[in-house]
Amino acid sequence: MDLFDDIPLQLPDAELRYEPHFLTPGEASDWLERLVAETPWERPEVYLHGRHYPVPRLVAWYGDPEASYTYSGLTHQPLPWTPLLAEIRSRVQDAVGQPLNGVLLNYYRDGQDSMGWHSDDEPELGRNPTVASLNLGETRRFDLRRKGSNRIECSLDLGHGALLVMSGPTQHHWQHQVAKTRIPCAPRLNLTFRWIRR
Ligand SMILES: O=C(O)CCC(=O)C(=O)O
Ligand SMILES: [Mn+2]
Repeated sequence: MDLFDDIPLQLPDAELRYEPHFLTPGEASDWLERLVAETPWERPEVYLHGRHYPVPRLVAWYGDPEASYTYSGLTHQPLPWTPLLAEIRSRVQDAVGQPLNGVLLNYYRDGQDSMGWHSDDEPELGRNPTVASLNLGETRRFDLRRKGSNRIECSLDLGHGALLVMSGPTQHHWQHQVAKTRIPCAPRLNLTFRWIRR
């Protein structure tokens, strides 16, 4: 085994596991191409300061029938697992050793697509949720900061085939973002697998 295949990241009040080469490049490219083509992408609107704004990326929510999920201020019913997403889920579940009943797909079309600062701390995720993030396509910078602080404490370049698992108290103490960038960027697809409580 490659010593650098599974990198535990030391951040206080967080549990992070990072596997840059979780997938082979060939497998990651195959999944990227198929997922981009087969996903019914949506662009939900958020309501902010009295106006509706479309989120700056494309999204889709898949899961078991009971796994409805509120994000961007709206409750989404899950689409049923496709054979491909069921296969990917089973690979990710084996890696984290826990069941996962939903996945949020985020498609960043270019460097202007982004995700603002937030924690994955919605009530339906419960206490100390495990969120497993699989990355396909362009490498984008993933930043972490403590809740209540503006200082970025840790940045990870999440590349093609990388898996990042956030668990334990991470979501209660830390926020994360994928910022816009002026660097020309190919598309990136991120899949965050979660466990939604009934
Ligand atoms: O695209 C990413 O790496 C982050 C996605 C994310 O934070 C989320 O779906 O909650
Ligand atoms: Mn998140």
